[in-house]
Amino acid sequence: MFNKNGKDDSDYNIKNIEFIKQSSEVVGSLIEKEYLRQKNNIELIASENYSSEAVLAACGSCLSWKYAEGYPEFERKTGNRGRYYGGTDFVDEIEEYCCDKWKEVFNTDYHVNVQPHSGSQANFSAYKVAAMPGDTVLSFSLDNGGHLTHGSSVNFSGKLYNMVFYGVDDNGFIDMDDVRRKAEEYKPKLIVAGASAYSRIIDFELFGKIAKDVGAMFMVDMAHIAGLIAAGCHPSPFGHADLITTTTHKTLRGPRGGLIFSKPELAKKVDSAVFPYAQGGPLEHIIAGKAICAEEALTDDYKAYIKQVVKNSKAFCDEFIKLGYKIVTGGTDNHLFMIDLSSFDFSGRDLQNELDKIGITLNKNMIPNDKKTPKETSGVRIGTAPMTTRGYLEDDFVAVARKIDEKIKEMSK
Ligand code: DSN
Repeated sequence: MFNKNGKDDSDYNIKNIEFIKQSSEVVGSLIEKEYLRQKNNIELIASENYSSEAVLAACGSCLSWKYAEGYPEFERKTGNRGRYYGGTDFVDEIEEYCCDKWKEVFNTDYHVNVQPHSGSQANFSAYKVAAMPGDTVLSFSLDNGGHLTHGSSVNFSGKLYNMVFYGVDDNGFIDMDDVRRKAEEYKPKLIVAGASAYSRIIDFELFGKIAKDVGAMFMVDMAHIAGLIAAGCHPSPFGHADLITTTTHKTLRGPRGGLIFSKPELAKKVDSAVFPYAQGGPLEHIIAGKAICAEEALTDDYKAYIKQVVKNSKAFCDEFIKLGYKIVTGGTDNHLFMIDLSSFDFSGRDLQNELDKIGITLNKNMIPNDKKTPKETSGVRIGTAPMTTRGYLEDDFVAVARKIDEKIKEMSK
């Protein structure tokens, strides 16, 4: 893994790149460039992280060659396993082990499906369990901090469902009165909580209560904060939500992929909404990576890591506040925060591009009531998960805040 100064204490990636170059100089060289970019840059994208090399190795293993459509469960009626292919003994064991470990991570008896190829596909399947095309779904709007799959008009969610949105109050916090009002007015089949750009605690208990009061199912997309929930640094949605989706590569620091948890009585519906409804063969190599990720998330080291992610985020955000910047909601409780640049003459995109030139990687992001387009934006989103993996502490982030401040001052001249 790279340390904070960009030194890699392992030759794993280098060896892989050399190996790939023997077969394809073009692809190997491009991977090498990306490896060097990741190693040398300060990575502040809130949805990214560096997984362990064990995770990378599992994802590049021979499991990639194996087809295993279906599920590993033993079918009592037929005496067969629920797969459509032979030779699945070992991937069956891996997938079952993966499911067990994820239940342990979140200390839950919810059903878990570890096959979704991504968070978006997990959401696609979870929606199918709760609502029919044309049904009303209440969710957090993308321009207030929600995700593309939470009802954007260009996404399946906005095209298949009748989306209604709640938003944030004048201080940028999720407006729970608005959630209740809209839930009572529109009587949705499904209420969705969770965000891609929201820096505060989400009250899953209250969301669950509102959903129950109006007879809606309640789904949480915990992709961004799943690691914080696993480490006890954010209240858990388990016990409150009917369906919970996540990715495994953000704060959970595993392979690219998705998971769906559900109340046990929804298990069959969830499984058929993943396969055969949304996907064919599961990616058993990624499932092996997810199993390793779960093992890692159960360690004390991981819990200490997440605590440091949150401490770093607060210190980083506080430094921007001290330097006079406006932060959406005025602070952070989690791994990310957003700077409101609406008072400057340049956009989030301009800052992202300028920072790219000096090796600082972050992303432009809409802020609530943004007057600029999603391609331009009046904000940037900043996260601490990747650099904390590389050993950054509070002082390191304070130094980065000052570097970004210098760049902004230069851009404001
Ligand atoms: N696009 C991801 C993010 O950056 O938050 C979520 O899928």
